[in-house]
Amino acid sequence: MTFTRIALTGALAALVAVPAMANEWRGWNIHPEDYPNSVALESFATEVTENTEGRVAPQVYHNAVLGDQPDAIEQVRNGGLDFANFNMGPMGQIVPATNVLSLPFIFKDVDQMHVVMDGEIGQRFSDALAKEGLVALSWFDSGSRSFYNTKQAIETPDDVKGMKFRVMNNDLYVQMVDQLGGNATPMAYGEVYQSLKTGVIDGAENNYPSYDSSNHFEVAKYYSITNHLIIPECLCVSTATWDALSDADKTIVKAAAVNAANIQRELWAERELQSREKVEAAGVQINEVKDPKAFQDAMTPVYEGFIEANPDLESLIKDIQASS
Ligand code: GTR
Repeated sequence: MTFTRIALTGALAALVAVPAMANEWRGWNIHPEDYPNSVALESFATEVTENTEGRVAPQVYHNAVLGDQPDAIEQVRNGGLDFANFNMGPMGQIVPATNVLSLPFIFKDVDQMHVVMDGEIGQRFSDALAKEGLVALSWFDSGSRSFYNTKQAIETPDDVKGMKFRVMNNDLYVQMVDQLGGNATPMAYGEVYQSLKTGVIDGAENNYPSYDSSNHFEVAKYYSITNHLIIPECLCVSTATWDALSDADKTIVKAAAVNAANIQRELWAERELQSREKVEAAGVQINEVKDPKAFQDAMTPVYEGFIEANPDLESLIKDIQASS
């Protein structure tokens, strides 16, 4: 009895002493702790906790321990999770406008992507996300993605023929690989290493930091620079969570998210170089494709099919292409 009473008293005392526990925000992250996005998310959590004096206490759960990305998107939308760093790739299944960001070669380069996402066009994507239960507070960098595989250097689209590639969960990527003559398998990120190792797939595609941190470079030694996708990532909060905040706390949370994005982008630039050096030192063969235009031209049917199925999104594509 005495023990129970002491324990209860202790628990109550803890509740009173640490009111922030009731205000914990659960945050999903796919990456390990030392990844630029993870460091930025931790800085977001610290800044929000400090500046709201514990009224909001974000906790980041790294390494996708809370589930794979498509599931986590659903959980943040329905308020089961409070915030996350999401790539816009798997978002296309839920927010069709974001599929525009998954069109291969939609951006000329990463700088253009940032200008677009930080401006009026980015706001259009945020508006589309908001309608589906996600408040995009800031945009992270995810570099550009290229193909890697276990077999051979890819120099022309012909080299892709017959190879099996893992893609993120979005039909556009299946079409993209189809047009190059390969086969695509949508698969959770966490399953790719083993699938490469056992030969279930021949390759995948990603930026240098993910190719490095996932250890895919250990098993797929050919990295061919195609830069076919430049996909922004959001720091997103669940609409339900957001709506429960006071205006003053919204201002604090928004500022922390923008600061986190600035930190992420700086760390990202460093990490891209470090990861490239690391994988090269580990024996990865990196090559530039001979004729990038051949890869771009092969995507014409993907654009045509997309515009036919989504005529309302054509102006968004044109506006991005016209922006500098
Ligand atoms: C990474 C991205 C992750 C995830 C992963 C993947 O570059 O940051 O959110 O989308 O790629 O390929 O699944």
